[in-house]
Amino acid sequence: MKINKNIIIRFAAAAIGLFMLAGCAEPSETPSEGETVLSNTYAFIAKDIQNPYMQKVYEGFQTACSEVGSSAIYKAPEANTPEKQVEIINELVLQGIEGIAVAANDEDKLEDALKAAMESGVKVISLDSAVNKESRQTHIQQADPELIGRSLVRAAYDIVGGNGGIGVLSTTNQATNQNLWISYMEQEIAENPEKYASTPIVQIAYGDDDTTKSISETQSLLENPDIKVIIAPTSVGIKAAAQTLQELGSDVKVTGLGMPSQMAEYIESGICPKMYLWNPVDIGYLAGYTLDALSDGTITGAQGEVFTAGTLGERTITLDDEQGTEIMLGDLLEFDSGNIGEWKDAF
Ligand code: RAM
Repeated sequence: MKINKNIIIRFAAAAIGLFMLAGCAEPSETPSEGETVLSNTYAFIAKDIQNPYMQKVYEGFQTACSEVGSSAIYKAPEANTPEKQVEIINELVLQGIEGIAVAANDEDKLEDALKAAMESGVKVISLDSAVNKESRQTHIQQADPELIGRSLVRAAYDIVGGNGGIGVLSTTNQATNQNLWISYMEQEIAENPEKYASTPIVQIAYGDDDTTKSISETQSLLENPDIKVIIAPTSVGIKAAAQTLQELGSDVKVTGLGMPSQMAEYIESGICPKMYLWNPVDIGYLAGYTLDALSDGTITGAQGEVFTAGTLGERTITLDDEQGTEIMLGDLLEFDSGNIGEWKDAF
């Protein structure tokens, strides 16, 4: 249970904000009369409202919030654009939110809104897809990005036996996490030119985490005869690609990051010989505890600080590649036909 230290300051800030916005704000930015004031509440802002992966993250977030005696709220735009996330952030700040964890649709475009939130006392972290280091107190990193990128290319290499081009089906071209993973995929290939001589990345497509667009982008990738395997570093994309390959009876395979519950049938049928993920529920759980530790002053988000994240135990804040700070969740899990049965009911 935590003490809500900043509430008076933030009520004043919210009141000033409301006053300043009067007459010029979009209706959605101003709380309507009688709207709940979100004290002692932590918000998770997802990339978009449809994504089942984000709902799994929120499950863990809710559990953590309830364990620390706070409320949780789930917010997400219809489509994965930064502009709509800015509107949501501004609205939450006006409503007196205690802390925000955001899976960002752009690394830089939330900066003004998140800085204003932090200046008014709101605790701010990113998770899944990071905002730049100025826009957050720390970031929740699912697993080592370098390991993710390199593992995906190594899996693709194994699947085609070192002979066949790679098509990448990503989310949006602005997603910080997917872009970082793709840069490590490219690095793995560049550093091992002989090994990957016959397994280059031929094309990168963007399905925007939208199933319909991901299916049509998969169809476009398949028009290129050099592509023998697709890497989809997104739970929405990998499922859409697997479904498309199955429907077309294609010999092309898929690997990437997927939820066992959604991918078990494609792993069992061999369309997706192996894939990876971490525990999405734990990501949300760690985020909830991180916001609470920021709120009660146990941590500020600085390198070297230590706190206890409920059943996940002690966590230490470390530096990321860009000298911002992050908290690493942990292991990259590998799924194949040998273990998918144990995981398909977990998440
Ligand atoms: C998608 C999202 C998210 C990614 C997961 C694996 O749902 O794009 O960013 O982490 O897949």
